[in-house]
Amino acid sequence: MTIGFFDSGIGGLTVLEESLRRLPAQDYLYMADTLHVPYGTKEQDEVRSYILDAMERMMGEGIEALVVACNTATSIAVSELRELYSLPIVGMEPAVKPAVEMNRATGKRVLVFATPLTLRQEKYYALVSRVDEGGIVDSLPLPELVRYCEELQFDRRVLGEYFREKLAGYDLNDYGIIVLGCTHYPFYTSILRDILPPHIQIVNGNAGTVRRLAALLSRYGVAVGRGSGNVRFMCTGDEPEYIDKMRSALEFLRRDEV
Ligand code: DGN
Repeated sequence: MTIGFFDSGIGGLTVLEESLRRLPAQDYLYMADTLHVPYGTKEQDEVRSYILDAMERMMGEGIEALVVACNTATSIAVSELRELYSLPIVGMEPAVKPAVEMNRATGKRVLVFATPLTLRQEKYYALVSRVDEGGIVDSLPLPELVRYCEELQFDRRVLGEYFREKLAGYDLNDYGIIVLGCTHYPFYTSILRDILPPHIQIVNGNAGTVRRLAALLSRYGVAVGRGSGNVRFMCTGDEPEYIDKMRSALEFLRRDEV
């Protein structure tokens, strides 16, 4: 069977990489909405219509399950996609719940990084109010980071300065965990590791998403384990050089260089 992964750009590859490790005997189709990346700094209605268009194209490729490997797209459209299509659909959720549970014993705070659009959504407010009984969760929008990632800007000095500037108003001794609530951000895990105090853990929702995918596949009785880990790439702009970029970015992740 073929599992579709969708993101505005290369961010969803961080989730695909996790899926290739946990569910290697599948085939995959990865689609990036290169015509409209980034989503996180645009308006909700505009992004919603981009997602629906891209999804129609993906469905025409005969995928049998879908991972919306983008927090922004999930918070805007996952419920609507589930109404429109009957295949198993898994979305992203910032790993706020596990972070709050992990931090309970330490009394430290949790800081969530995500796109401005994700942080403005009702879905995010609902998640935080459901799991954050102690009022320990803070959120920081990083509107520039998807653009950096899409430009393959991984210069440690440039990014180090960027993160230091964004974190300047925070006393990091108060925090125990940083949640990466955008699928592009795990590309910056090692850069963040270098600049954050060692006691701060960095978590993302990718493993949880792939666990839900595996559970959903067996619940739907979808044939599991007949593929060969083959990944086909597509993008809405049909740019061959972007396909090459996605392939190299996935290899970079698979070599564990983040
Ligand atoms: N990878 C997307 C996310 O998880 O939110 C980024 C969306 C965007 O294009 N800004």
